[in-house]
Amino acid sequence: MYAQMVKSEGMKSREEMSPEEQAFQDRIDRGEKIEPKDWMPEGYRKTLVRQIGQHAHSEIVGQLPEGNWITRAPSLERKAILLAKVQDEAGHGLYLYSAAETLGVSRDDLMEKLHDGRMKYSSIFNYPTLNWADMGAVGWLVDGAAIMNQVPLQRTSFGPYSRAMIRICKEESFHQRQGYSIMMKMAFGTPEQKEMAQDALNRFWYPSLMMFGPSDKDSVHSAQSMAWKIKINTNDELRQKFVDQTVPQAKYLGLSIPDENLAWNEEKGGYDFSEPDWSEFFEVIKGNGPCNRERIEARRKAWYDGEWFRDGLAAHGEKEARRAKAPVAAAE
Ligand code: FAQ
Repeated sequence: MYAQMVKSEGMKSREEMSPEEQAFQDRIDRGEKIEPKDWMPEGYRKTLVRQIGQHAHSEIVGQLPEGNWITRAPSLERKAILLAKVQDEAGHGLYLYSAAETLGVSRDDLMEKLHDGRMKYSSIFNYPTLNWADMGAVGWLVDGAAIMNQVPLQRTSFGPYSRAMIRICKEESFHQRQGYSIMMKMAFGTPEQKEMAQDALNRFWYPSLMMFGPSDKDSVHSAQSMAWKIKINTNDELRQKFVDQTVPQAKYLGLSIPDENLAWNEEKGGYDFSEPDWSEFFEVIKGNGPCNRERIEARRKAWYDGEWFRDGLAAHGEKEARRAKAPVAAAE
């Protein structure tokens, strides 16, 4: 089934594992959850910090393309909904940073690595949102792809990550629906609105397919991450499921998927479709997408603008801790 998957660097066969590593793998194979204080191989810990950290950064950077449209929402109701959605993404980032912190990394360290380019965030957030129809496309396609990837992650082997995903998935389904509701309004609206909806679908289709990561033959981490049940499915499996789910939704809207090779394949029970332009994907994750610089600049600014507040909070926390430790003055 996973014939195309490459072996991850440093991945050990059972014979190469130490007794501790074998016992750990047995726990994973039995479907047990791993908790922060349990023994774990260093590679497992590092992979989780990378994936959960990247995921947390995606939620936070992911607020920017939609945050840009809060003040320009077409009605008070749409504004309230979008505001709630963007706030949810901030909450997701916080659960995920907390899950990463249980692995012994500090939030300051994760932030520093985001800001200086040592850690990634999802490629999708390096594309611009040009008009209101893009809010529909982001909710429908980007949150739709995010849920497709995150529902299986509720069963991931690391307890804090899996528990964070359960809550996040509940909120993501509301996000996907609000996006589809915007698309319905536009697609069933005036011809100009329908045209905007089609244009947004055209621009977001391939970047959404890229969210699942490179094709299995280029996915360097999948084999090891799946053996550790950090990932439950391969990138290509989830991409296929996303296409199969989304095509009928586009048909209902009367919109066309921008892919002339899209065709139902009876034998595999799914759609055949064109691969995204992988050279574009690798350029975007190297930092050369349309909005990479702008996104990182916005995050750096927010981090430094908030420094006085974090310092004040920490100073107050230290003062409180000193007070709690001080001997109680004898009653007069
Ligand atoms: N973007 O070997 P693989 C959201 C990197 S949802 C950037 O296949 P892996 C919600 C990868 O890190 C979006 N980089 O890697 C929202 C690795 O590079 P490295 C976030 C990518 O980890 C919606 C290299 O390529 N969701 O934010 C991407 O096994 C709307 C090789 O790739 C998650 O993070 C990419 N798309 O599989 C918020 C879900 N794909 O680190 C606001 C959790 C791959 O060695 C608005 N993460 N790379 O330098 C995962 O499931 C996995 O990490 C994958 C990648 C599937 C993303």
